[in-house]
Amino acid sequence: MDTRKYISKKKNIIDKALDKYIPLSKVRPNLLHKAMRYSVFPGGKRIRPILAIASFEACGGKDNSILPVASAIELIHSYTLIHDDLPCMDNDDYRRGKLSCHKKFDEWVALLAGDALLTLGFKLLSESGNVNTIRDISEAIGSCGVIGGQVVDIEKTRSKARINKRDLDYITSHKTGFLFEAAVKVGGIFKGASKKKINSLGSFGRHVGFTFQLIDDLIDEDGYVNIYGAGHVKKMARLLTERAKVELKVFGKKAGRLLAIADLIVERKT
Ligand code: GRG
Repeated sequence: MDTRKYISKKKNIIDKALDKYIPLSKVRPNLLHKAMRYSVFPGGKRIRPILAIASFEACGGKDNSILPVASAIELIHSYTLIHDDLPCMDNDDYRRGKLSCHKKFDEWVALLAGDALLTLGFKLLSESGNVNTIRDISEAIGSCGVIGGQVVDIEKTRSKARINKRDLDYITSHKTGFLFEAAVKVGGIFKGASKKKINSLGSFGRHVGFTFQLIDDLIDEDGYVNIYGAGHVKKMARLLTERAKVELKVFGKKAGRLLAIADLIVERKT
């Protein structure tokens, strides 16, 4: 199957799973469930859960048992976006082409909707019956992971000093790279892959996550583009993708789908 078709098929499967896991708006407290659903649907690219599924399949997984774990990753991602948009953080009025959660509802509702999505994510991870997935994702999104990256980003932005390469590398690897790394790794952890394979998946995910951010910066004309210029950032993204692909040599042909997704990430224009 063509990889774009694969991505669209998996996106539908993930959306159905998310719909099943998030309480309906008619369930009390209605306002909170409405806000949670508002933020998760129709949603964005769902690239992290898709990577988790493709990684699970590269390790021999064939069924839908990875879906709670993949969905948890998307729920956690959604929580970070809601909180990132809050007035005390980035103060963004729009997300994914519509009002951000706190603008549509209220600040306190958005804060709690983010908390509830994060909590639901961990409930799903706990049901996976694999404590290593919980540990890995906790590490990825904690104070030395995504939250750490967010703190340094806000500190630097508010200091008004010109951001240097070292800080930008820290912010990118933490805010974006860690959750990608964890998403790809958990597919292997959940399938019971060897340590060697899990490490390879992690490095692949880290490089792909960094590339994803470089491409985001190219699209937004921001971040790395301000330091290196667009031409150099394009070269960096291509180089990093090649490095990511080398990490998967140990999988042979089974890595095909992950490699194709990496190619689509580096080529993306939106
Ligand atoms: C509040 C703890 C906390 C963290 C916030 C994720 C994040 C950290 C902030 C969002 C802003 C941002 C540009 C982060 C870098 C990661 C990133 C590119 C997020 C957007 O991911 P996409 O493009 O979003 O996958 P969609 O909408 O497709 O799901």
